[in-house]
Amino acid sequence: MAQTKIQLLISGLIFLVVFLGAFSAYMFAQNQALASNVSALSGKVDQLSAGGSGESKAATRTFSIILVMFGMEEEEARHRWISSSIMVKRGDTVVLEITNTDDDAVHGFGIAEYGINEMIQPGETVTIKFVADKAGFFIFYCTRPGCAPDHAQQVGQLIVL
Ligand SMILES: [Cu+2]
Repeated sequence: MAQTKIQLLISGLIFLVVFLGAFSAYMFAQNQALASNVSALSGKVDQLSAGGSGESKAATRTFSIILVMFGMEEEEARHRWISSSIMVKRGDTVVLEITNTDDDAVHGFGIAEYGINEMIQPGETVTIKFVADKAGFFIFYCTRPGCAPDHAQQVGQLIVL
C-alpha cells in the first residue's frame, strides 16, 4: 500500500518535471518568436521611411492624425483618431500634424510619458515635434475631459521600437 503511494508520488513528480520542461521550452520559443517579430518590424519601419534601404538610422517621421467624428448628434457622436496607431524607431524625430475636425468642441492631444499636452481648437491643425527617446507602447488620448460623452474612447497608440 505504502509502496503504491510512493510510486504514484514519483510518477506525479516525473509528470510535473516533464510538463514544466515542455512549458518552459514553449515559452522560450514564443519569446524568441516575439523578439524576431520586433526586429522584423523595426526593419520594416526603416524600409517604409528610407525607401527600402533597410538601414538603421534615426529619421524624421511625419504623421497626420485627424480627430474624425462619426454620427450626426453631438450626444451620440463617436470621435476617433485616424491614424490611431503610429510606429517609429527609438531616436526618430516624430512630427505629428493633428487636426480636430469636430466643429463643436475643443479637443486635446496628450502623451503623458513624453510630456505632450496640446489643445486643438475646432477645425485647427496643431503640429507637435519630439524625439522618441523612450522605447515602448504609449497611449495617446484627448486631454479635454467633457469634450464629448465618448471622451474616454478618444485614444490611440504610439509604438516606439
Ligand atoms: Cu476630446
